[in-house]
Amino acid sequence: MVGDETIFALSSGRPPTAIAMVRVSGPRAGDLLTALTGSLPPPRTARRVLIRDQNQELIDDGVALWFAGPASATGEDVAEFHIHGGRAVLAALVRALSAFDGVRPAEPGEFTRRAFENGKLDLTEAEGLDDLIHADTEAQRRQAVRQLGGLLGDRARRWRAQIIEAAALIEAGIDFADEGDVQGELMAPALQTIAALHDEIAEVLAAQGRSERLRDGMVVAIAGPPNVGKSTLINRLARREVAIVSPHAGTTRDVIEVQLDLGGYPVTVIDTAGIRESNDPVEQEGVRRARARAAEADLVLWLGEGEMTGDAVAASAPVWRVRNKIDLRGGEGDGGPVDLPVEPLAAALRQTDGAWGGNAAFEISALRGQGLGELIAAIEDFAAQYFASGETALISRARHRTLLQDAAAMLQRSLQHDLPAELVAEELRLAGVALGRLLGRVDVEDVLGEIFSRFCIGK
Ligand SMILES: Nc1nc2c(ncn2[C@@H]2O[C@H](COP(=O)(O)OP(=O)(O)OP(=O)(O)O)[C@@H](O)[C@H]2O)c(=O)[nH]1
Ligand SMILES: [Mg+2]
Repeated sequence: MVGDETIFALSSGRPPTAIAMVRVSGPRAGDLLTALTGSLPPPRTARRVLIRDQNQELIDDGVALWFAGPASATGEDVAEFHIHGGRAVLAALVRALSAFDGVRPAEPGEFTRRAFENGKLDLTEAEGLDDLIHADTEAQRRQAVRQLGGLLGDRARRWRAQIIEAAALIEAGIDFADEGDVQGELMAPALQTIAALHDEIAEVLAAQGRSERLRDGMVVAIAGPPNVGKSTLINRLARREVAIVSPHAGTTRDVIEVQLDLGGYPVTVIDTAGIRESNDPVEQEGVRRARARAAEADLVLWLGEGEMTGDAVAASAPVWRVRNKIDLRGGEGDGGPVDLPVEPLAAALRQTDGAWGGNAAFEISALRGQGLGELIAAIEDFAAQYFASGETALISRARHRTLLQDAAAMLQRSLQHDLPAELVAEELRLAGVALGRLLGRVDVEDVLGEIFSRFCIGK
């Protein structure tokens, strides 16, 4: 299928834009470029061109580039048109391109898929590219760039080569099964390699930290009794009115989410319904969701006011107790800002099981902003620690982890004492297949389809 059809797509943002880039890949890319601009520019050189349709009608005055395959992003012939990004200009170019036989709009991810099928990148690198496009924060960008650079792919390729080598030794040994010594001599070094390999993969699995989470963000849940100012706090953190605030207890019913970039880390903050007994079925459902989301959050801010007697949620994550409305202290009405000392992060981190003593770890006024700087700084520190181990980890997706776990398990099985050589060879073959899947070199249309369809069109 690759190589038959020529595909094109808008590879830049949604029109109107100052400049738009339309990319063409496939055997007819050169014909198209010549037909629409008069000639083929020298490869890899930007050239100003007048773009005309089949009736010699001028479409735009722009820039064209030509990349002769296989030295191109997709490995095929590629042409790029940089034009003015108006809707009508784009429509005219798309009409002109579609008029050619064997030329059609690209499907999502189709450029990258062709690059993959032409061996320009392996599957982990393609995933890294997808992550890079979707990276919102600095830490996500760094992780994606590492993966795009082939860090995991290179390791997996090396492991796979070693497995194949070990399997070859063992299979050679099978032929000498009658001559016990020869078989033993071939198998011993092979088993040694496998043992070392198993340990290395296990180490990578152990060191993976939070890198999978780095793609989606760490979740901080704001929970607490009704009316304590949870929605006011999320609005403060988001710096916009994401949640409705009112003096009525039970205002928030649904879980409200905002994505924030805190110190370069992706953090999703969620505001939840105030937790209390209620007869209202809608509120009951809100409370149920609030408890559920807090239970699976990575950090819970348990907000309260005054004595803070509310029941904390059951969370496996640390729960920080935050006392809000400190501006009301010393009697309602005197209202002026009061600067109260804020307990340091260390104290907050000690309170990890929800069984705190008398004092709140943080004292804030979500309304007036007191204490918020310290709270945000502490969340940033927490995020930095949370993601720290993931920064050097290789694995960024559940897909990677599952396949590496499979490979490690098969290697482990192949090392079982007294396993017949035939079965050792079979386990090794399966481990090699798992690593091949990781790289996308083995099978499977549906996996590939699933991964590439998530890409944007034009990528
Ligand atoms: N004085 C003072 N009032 C606050 C502060 N934070 C929130 N409030 C007020 O407290 C009331 C409740 O605030 P919300 O943010 O709606 O409280 P909530 O916890 O989201 O309430 P529910 O969604 O009902 O659970 C509003 O009238 C806020 O203006 C604060 O720091 N100081
Ligand atoms: Mg609320």
